[in-house]
Amino acid sequence: MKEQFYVVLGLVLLTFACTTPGDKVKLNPILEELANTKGKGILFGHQDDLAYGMDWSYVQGESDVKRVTGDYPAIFGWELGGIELEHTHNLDSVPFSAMKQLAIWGHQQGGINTFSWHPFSPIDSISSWNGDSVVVKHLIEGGAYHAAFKNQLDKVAQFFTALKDDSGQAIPFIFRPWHEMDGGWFWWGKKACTPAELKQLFHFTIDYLRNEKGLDQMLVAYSPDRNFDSRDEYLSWYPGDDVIDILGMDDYWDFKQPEGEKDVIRKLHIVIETAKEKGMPAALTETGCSNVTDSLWFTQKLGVVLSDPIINKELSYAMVWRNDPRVHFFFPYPGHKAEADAREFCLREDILLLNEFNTIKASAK
Ligand code: BMA
Repeated sequence: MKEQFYVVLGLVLLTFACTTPGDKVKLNPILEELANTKGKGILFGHQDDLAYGMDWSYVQGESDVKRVTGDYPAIFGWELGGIELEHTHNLDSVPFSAMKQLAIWGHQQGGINTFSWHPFSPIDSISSWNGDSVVVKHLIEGGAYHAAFKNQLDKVAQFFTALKDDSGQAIPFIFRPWHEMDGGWFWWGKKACTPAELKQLFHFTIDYLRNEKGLDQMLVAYSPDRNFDSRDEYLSWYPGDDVIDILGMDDYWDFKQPEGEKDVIRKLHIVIETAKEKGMPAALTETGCSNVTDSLWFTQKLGVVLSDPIINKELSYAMVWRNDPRVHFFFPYPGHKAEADAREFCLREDILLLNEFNTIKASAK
């Protein structure tokens, strides 16, 4: 009996020891879906797509992407900033109650939800955009505000835990905290903390949410801005394969430079190569042209980047930022001069909106 027990225990341990990052595909439906979709096209995403657009807000079923293309994006982006202070609305005025319902609805339609987080500092509630403020080292283990930070994470966990489908099943999602750390604009950025401190913060954040709060349905994306020219530079803030599931990059800047698409392509190649080596999906986690001032941006800039043969075959998704009439917008609305161009881009066979994504998923079953 005892012998049998040890044989079984040995097999279980061996199975865990042999788990490589690639095996995560079996553990999370999103990874499986992204793996099945890879090479068939690139999923298109839009931040706050279902919440508001250029002349509407909180109208069930509305979406600026749908207004222009006839279909929803496949990736729905959301922002949690403010939840850590128990605000009822996020920092962009989206009620968390609506966000929850819309994210659940987006999942029920077949889309993938991804959450960014621009938290207010637990030290003095300053906003994320305080790139010189030393905060991170006070939040990690041993720091004076570690307990206050854990409180913030409790609020994030509460929101994530409530994302359940009708049958009470936890909805899988992507969390993308501590993004653009290689820039100098956030208090977790390169001016205010060291890579070692950021890695520790990142590690703690995910460890706490996964192991203390049981958020097994969560995938985590690593999303520096475009300040790297090599694999090592790209990974200089990387908290580890045990924390991260998806490798990404945010890039608005390079698109604004003359012939900047070449730099976007070069950097995405670095992301893709690293992702392949780790058995993870790769993504352009945030991009866009503010107010779509270049009316050919979608076909001539983003479209050119996504047509690169390696990117076309290997990239899982690309997401543009939100359409807020009070601040800025990154997807055109009906009547805007970039409308036809964005539609043409989205209707390309290799750019996948929600219906096409659902068809691919159905045929993979
Ligand atoms: C930024 C801008 C801000 C917004 C923030 C978080 O890029 O859109 O207006 O508060 O993202 O969503």
